[in-house]
Amino acid sequence: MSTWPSNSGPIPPFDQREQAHTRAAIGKLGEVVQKRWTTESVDPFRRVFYPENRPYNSPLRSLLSVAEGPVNPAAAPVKEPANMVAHIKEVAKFFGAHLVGICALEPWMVYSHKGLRIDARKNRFGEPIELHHRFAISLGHEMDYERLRYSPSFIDGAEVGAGYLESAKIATALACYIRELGYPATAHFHVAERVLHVPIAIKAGLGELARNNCLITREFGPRLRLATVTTDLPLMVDAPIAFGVQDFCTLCDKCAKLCPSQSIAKGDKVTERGYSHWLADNDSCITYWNANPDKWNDCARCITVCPWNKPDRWWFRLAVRLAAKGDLWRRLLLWLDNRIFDKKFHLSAGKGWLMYQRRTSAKDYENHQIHPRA
Ligand code: B12
Ligand code: SF4
Ligand code: SF4
Repeated sequence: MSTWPSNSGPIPPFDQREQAHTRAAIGKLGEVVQKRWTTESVDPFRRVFYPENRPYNSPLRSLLSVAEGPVNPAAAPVKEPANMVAHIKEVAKFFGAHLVGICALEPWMVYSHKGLRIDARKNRFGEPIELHHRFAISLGHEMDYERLRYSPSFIDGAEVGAGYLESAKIATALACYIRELGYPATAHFHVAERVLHVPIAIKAGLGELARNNCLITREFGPRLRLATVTTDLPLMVDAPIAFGVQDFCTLCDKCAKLCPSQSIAKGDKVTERGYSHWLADNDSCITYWNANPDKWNDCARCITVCPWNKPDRWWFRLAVRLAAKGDLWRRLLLWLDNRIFDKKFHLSAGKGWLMYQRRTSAKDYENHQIHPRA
């Protein structure tokens, strides 16, 4: 079983202007996608969680001001980095993180150039990124199993937004804490990130890269949001882990089959950008998010249908242990998953949540059938 992708060569840094959120926003994916992606959503939850389109009542916006900040000049001495690691992990969990790991921050984990929408507003779009912290602390926050099952709809969209806010809160709180200890620290989270969270999480020992291009963890499968704190606080790094994910994905292609836009590769891994992985069509994924007339703005089906996405029960923990034991076990588990957690179960219409149903559409807002005015 592989841990860190074995044939990793030199990996070139990625230009943030080329990531799909930005490509959609600046019109590289066509006018229809651009208009939908940059227009205010009909859904108040979207407007609360995503400050990009309507920057008024979004708590995430207020966290931007503490992503970076002054460092306390009276630094606490770090006598034993191992003790500091234990302390920081406890503090991160106290702030709400479900998983925490540490790795060395390598140059390719940092974007080469600024490419967020906020950068465009502040006239710094395209500026080179200077980030030379020694360590990256990866923070994972579990998303709700039930609400994600509605994907794609306004319901899982709200859950994803809530995950972004929660992980931003955890990362900013931890970065503030480290700066109060007297060491530089920056929080990276949705709308304020300069790093690639997934490879950082993998190198920091949270889990493995999967076919769906997400990190898969032992505890929550792919069902978690990530944030990162980069810092110069003296720490020690965790080692990458392997528990059968890459081997499982070689046998399974559920996410690829059930992806509504067919954006995930069904075949073998290829080596691209210096590491071995399954290629995905990121442009077609985000185009699909913006093409639906019901006007929700995302999708998470490649998380919900994944056999590693299960509620935390004893049988799931047992299955995770067995998946590490060899292909025979993996084939049996996949067979069981197909039998028990089949397509219908994962994509069921469900009972709804708040006033939302899976089929809630823009028309329901227009007719005031959802969030009616008092
Ligand atoms: C742009 C973006 C998208 C784009 C592009 C997707 C992508 N795979 O990059 C679109 C809009 C399609 C998208 C979709 C989704 N995204 Co997205 N996305 C991002 C974002 C903001 C930037 C990623 C980026 O720059 N990609 C461009 C290049 C680098 O992508 P790539 O070459 O395909 O590389 C991918 C992997 O191979 C890996 N990677 C890159 N370099 C290296 C090097 C090594 C050695 C290794 C091992 C891995 C690795 O990281 C990339 C992301 O997975 C990140 C946040 C962040 N800053 O990291 C979230 C993020 C990756 N997305 C996330 C999620 C969950 C999703 C969705 C499920 C949507 C949702 N509702 O939540 C789907 C999944 C689609 C998919 N199959 O990937 C999570 C992943 C959590 C997890 N468990 O892993 C992140 C980390 C957001 C977060 N804060 O939690 N997303
Ligand atoms: S988010 Fe949806 S459309 Fe995008 S890759 Fe995953 S399943 Fe496909
Ligand atoms: S659905 Fe199957 S192939 Fe896709 S990420 Fe999950 S285990 Fe891997």
